Amino acid sequence: MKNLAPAISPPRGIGDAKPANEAVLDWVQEIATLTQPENIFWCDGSERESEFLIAESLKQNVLIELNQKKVPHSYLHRSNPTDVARVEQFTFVCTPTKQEAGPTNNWSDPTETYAKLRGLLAGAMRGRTMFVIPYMMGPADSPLAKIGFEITDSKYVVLSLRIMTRMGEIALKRLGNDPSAEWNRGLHSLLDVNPERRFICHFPQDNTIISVGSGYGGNVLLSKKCLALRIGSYLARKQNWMAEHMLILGVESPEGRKHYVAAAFPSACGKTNFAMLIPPAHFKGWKVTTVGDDIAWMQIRNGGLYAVNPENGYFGVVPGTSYKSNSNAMRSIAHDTIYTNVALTDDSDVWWEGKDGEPPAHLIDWRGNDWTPQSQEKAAHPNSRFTTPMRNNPALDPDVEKGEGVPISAIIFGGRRSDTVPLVYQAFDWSHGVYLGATMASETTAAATGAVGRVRRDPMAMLPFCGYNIGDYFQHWLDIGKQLTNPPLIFNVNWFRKSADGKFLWPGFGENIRVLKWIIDRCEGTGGALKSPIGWLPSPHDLDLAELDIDHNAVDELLCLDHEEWQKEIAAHKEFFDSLGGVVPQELQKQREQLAAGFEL
Ligand code: OXD
Ligand code: MN
Repeated sequence: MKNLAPAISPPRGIGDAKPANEAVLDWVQEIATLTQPENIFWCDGSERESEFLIAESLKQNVLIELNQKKVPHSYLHRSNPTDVARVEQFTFVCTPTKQEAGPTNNWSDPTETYAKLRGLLAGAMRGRTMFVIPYMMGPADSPLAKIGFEITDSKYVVLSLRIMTRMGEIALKRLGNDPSAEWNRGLHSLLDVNPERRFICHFPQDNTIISVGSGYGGNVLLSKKCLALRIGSYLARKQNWMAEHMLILGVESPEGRKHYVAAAFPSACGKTNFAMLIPPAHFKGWKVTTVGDDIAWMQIRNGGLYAVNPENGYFGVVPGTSYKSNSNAMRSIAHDTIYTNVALTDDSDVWWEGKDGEPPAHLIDWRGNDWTPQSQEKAAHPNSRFTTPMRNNPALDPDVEKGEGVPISAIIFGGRRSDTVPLVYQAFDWSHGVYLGATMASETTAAATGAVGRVRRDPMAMLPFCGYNIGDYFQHWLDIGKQLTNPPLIFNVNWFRKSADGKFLWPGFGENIRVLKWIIDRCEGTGGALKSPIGWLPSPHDLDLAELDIDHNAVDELLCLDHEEWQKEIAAHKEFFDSLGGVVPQELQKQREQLAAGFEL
């Protein structure tokens, strides 16, 4: 086997931040006995440690140095070409019974899975360094904050997790010495990065994650999809809170009225762009601030929902990012960023499809091959990524560290739909809103391996991330609603509707604030709307479209309901619910019947 992660020898004072908690020490010892590493490196997340690991990564070609004048403190990582996205087909929820994992998850028996993984991990870290990373998800003083430890043999993981989480001392302090305290056990090994030995396994009852055979962020930064969403959603149901695949943004009017909204879109549908939205000139004085770009943990407070972003950084899709589309994102990734699978210019700068300016005459593509504008292949992988600290974001919300979270006025669901679904509409009430989330669908993207552009149902954008039975998850949403005296309003948006000739009808990006404004107007009770069978729809004059270069016909098309398309859509909802095999709560079945009745009139 090619040695993918040779051991490193740290100088004194680096790699020895051993925690005091006995339970952690016992677990690390057990894993070291199994995996047989050359040495154990106890991470503290310090600047000095990071500098040392970067230097070692450069020596071992795990990272490539970028032009430090153009992108200071930033590096390029190239993954194995067979390892560029999440692998849903190799992702498992290992609950005692299949029924607990439910119809949307791959299930495997926990005892058998532990045995199989132990077999794969036996001796897997021989000749490698085993890193132990303590980290915390959520602001330090949040009641929702969670502690995790990730063991890994990948330096890329250590350096990325340092950006994506609150790492080191802060986590150890919060954990304390109580051996019975709640914390997540995360074990990752690259093995030989072979797709045939690639498994991402979750054991919710044990608060444990084991990921082998991959180096791709979504599979190996165990804090993110694995803990904050899959294990997180399981814990959230047990502990009466919510773990959701949602961005959180603040929007402030020129008069100083501020609202927060949370929005669930499937992977690679523009959550990061929406969370960093830059209002167009007509919206001078409006301010959008980012609390989070991917995950929201929400709890009930004062009869409403309050959200925190459990993460500390952004792991975003690079292609399409430009100063023109999102200057906040560009400024965020201009320094202190790890790029994965983008192209390299002749002067060691980064490049990707959709970046400002003309493509350079020559590049090294994401696989390390020569590239010219005549090449057939893309220079950057469509799922190439940046990993960047949230503090780089010029639009970071001032309350991002507030432990109690920010009060959510509206929840937005949305997907990538070329037809059927209007630009925006509002649910009649919470339970109808849950139905909108439960029947959400989107055209698939490069964020996961598999066909791109196929419409699939992706309830609440959680299809790949709900760590338990989806029927119980729907019920949990309904149950939370019953406890809210001041629930957020629920909306559905679709930035991606196309005309008959295949062109996007809506400009998207910064112009989405026009939709956001209507949503806020509705929350404040001032926005107009028409009652339709699918919910409250704005008429064109309810939206502020001033100074927008858009055809009246396009606006009509964006807001219209085509009865034939909706008949098909409702049939698809039924087919989806039926495919779940009887787990869908009656309350949602009733919602579907009411919706269908609305189109029979
Ligand atoms: C992500 C994803 O990386 O959803 O956020 O795939
Ligand atoms: Mn995501």
